[in-house]
Order: sequence, then C-alpha cells, then structure tokens
Amino acid sequence: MKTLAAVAWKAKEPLEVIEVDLEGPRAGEVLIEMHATGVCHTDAYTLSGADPEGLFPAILGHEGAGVVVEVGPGVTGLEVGDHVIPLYTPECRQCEYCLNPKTNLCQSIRSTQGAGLMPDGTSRFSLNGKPIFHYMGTSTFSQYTVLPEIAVAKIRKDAPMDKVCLLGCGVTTGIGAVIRTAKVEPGSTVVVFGLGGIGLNVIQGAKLVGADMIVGVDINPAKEALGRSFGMTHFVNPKDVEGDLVKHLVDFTNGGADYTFECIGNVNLMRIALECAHKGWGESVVIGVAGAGEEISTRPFQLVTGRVWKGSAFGGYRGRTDVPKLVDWYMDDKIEIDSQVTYEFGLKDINKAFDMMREGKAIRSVIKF
Ligand code: NAD
Ligand code: DAO
Ligand code: ZN
Repeated sequence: MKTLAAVAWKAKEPLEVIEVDLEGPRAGEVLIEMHATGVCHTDAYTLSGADPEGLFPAILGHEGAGVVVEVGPGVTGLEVGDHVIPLYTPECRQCEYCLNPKTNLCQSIRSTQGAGLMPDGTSRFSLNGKPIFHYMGTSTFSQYTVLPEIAVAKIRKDAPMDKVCLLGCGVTTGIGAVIRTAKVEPGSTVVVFGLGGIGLNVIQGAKLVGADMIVGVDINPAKEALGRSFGMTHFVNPKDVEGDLVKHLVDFTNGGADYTFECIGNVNLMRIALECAHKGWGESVVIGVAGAGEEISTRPFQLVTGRVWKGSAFGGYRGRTDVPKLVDWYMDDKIEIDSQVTYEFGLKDINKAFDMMREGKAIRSVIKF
C-alpha cells in the first residue's frame, strides 16, 4: 500500500512529506493508522545527527496514537479497531529482562529495532524499491505504520488520541521517573533540571506523590510560569545565579535535594544534578540523552558519601501493562495532558513543529493526520 510519510533523508535536513510504499503486517505484526503523534526532542536529536544510532533515510516519530487496521498471522492480543499507542520500549513478557521485575528494558527485538528494522530483519517502508529505515520501532510520522504486537499498548476507545499520544513518550517518561524509578516519597524535596516536555512531567509526578518543595531549573525564563502551572514551587534560572550553581541549590534546599532529575541531556548539568543531591541519601536520575560520545564525571567521594546516580528510560514503565493505566489516570483527571499540547499541525507542516521546539516555543506540538 501507499502511505503519506515525513521522510528524514539526511541529518540536519528538513523532513520531506511524500508518499512511500508500505508492506502490510507479517507474522506477529499489526498495521496501525496513526491519528496523532507528538514531536519530541529525541526526534530532533536524531535528525541533528548527534544520535549514534541515527540511521537515514528513516521515518522518525515515537509518540503516537492510532487504530489497528490489519493484523498479521499469529497476532493474538490485538484486533482490527483497537485503539493503540506504539511503544519504543516493547514488552514481550517472555525475555530474561521482562521476567526480571527490576527493569522495563525488554530486549526481545532490541538488535533489529536499533538497526531500524522489523524483527525479521527487513523494513516495511520503501520508495522506488529502496528501503527506508524504521525509527525506534515506531515511525509514527506516517499515516500508516507497522509494529510488532509486543510493541503496542491497547488503550480504551474513549480517550482522545490527540492528547494521549503524549503517553507514548513525554508524559510517561516524566511521571514514571518519579514514581517508578526514583519512588519519590511524600514530603520530599525535588530539583528538576530542564522544564521541557519531560521536566514538566517530572514536576507533575512529584506533585502527584506529594513532594513538598519542587524546584525547577531552566535558562528560559518563560518556563517559570509553565513549571508553576504543573506544581513547581520554586524556580532557579542559572543565568541569575552568581557563583557556583551546586552551592546555590544545596543552600536553597537546606543541605541538598532528596531527589534530582536531569531532563536536558547536558553532561555538565548531570554532574550538577548529582552534586546537589543530599549527602547521605540524595538520588539523582538521568533522563536526558547526551550527544554521541559524551561522558559524565564526578568525584567518586560524591557516591562514597551516599549520593546515588541512576537513569530512567520510558519512566521505568512497561508499556503494554502500564500505559493503559496512565490513560485511565488521564481520563479520571489525575494527570494533566491537554495544556502540554502547545501547537497542532497537519503532517505537511511537520517541519514547523521542529522549528517551534528549537525556538523553545512548544512543550509539545502534535501532528494530526
Ligand atoms: P526540551 O527541549 O523540550 O526541554 C529541554 C529544556 O531544557 C528546555 O526548557 C531548555 O530551556 C532547558 N535547558 C537547555 N539547556 C539548559 C541549561 N544549560 N540549563 C538549564 N536548562 C536548560 O526537551 P524534552 O523533550 O523535555 O527532552 C529532554 C531530554 O530528555 C532530551 O535529552 C530527550 O532526548 C530526553 N528524553 C529521554 C527519555 C528517556 O526515556 N530517558 C525519553 C524522552 C526524552
Ligand atoms: O534496551 O538498550 C536498550 C535501549 C532501550 C531504549 C530506551 C530509550 C530511552 C531513551 C531514548 C529517548 C526516548 C525518546
Ligand atoms: Zn521482553
């Protein structure tokens, strides 16, 4: 079949919206008609050429929602008409990782997904007989996309797809980092570095679990009002801080934060986030994805004296199990998503969504098909 898709031909070039060929689902796969997709910083990161796994040409996008329109042989858990959210972190429920409750990083299709291919080692997308790579196993910047059933969360049919698509990445990642990865307790002091789509959801998660002091750190002053609307209690702009930012934040939080979250992808801030965690018990969670080859460092004594450094992918959540529950939370008004959709565009204007993100004007732009 044909599908209209936004193709990333090369790093640093705008996407081209063009009709491409899409082969139907093979065994264990489903064809999804996309209804909406968010545009995340990670799509821009890959398009920038900084992603070591970035492959071109590819169809990017990983924050979508849509409807199953065809199922391949052997599919048992999904049927035509199901509303779904594609998962860049699959959940096979059988691999060594899925059987270990300590992780959400299912590895059953990791090698092919990382190579931009479906689990059988081939691509379903092509143009003029030449394959186009899948991206993060999801490729949501396409009217139609094919996914393995283990990488699809079935959600309730009354949830608006142009909002719950953000549960495909940003909302789930931020809230999960607080609840699932860090397990922040009520009354905690939390510092959040970077108030974009991820950081605002960390704030939302921290408020949800009853943190007392939620400090947002961002160089964009326009983020203060946004942060406060999600539950941030204090704002620090590093540009206004004279002297050492770590000392400032340690003093500000009366000895250091119980939990800190890096939501930017900046290795210098990852170090600052660790070092302003409280001596003896403070934990720092890395969520931001740094550029290829970049490294983090600190004095080991920071860890000897009780600080803990950890990371979080997709909020530590297992998509097929947990994303439908988060959709329920949204439908029950327990979590806020609507105000995170700053702009809506049609697929033909997808490059404008990237511009809005680069200019810091959008929490999220949503593409509606
Ligand atoms: P974003 O661009 O929307 O937000 C980043 C924020 O950081 C912006 O508000 C910006 O003003 C701020 N910032 C930039 N430099 C700063 C500095 N020096 N000091 C303070 N603030 C600064 O990005 P996003 O969509 O929120 O994504 C954040 C990061 O999380 C990215 O690296 C993305 O790739 C990563 N990410 C990780 C996961 C995961 O599962 N671990 C999932 C999604 C995204
Ligand atoms: O299992 O080795 C692995 C890779 C898991 C991928 C997790 C990706 C999380 C961070 C990428 C940003 C997502 C938008
Ligand atoms: Zn698995």
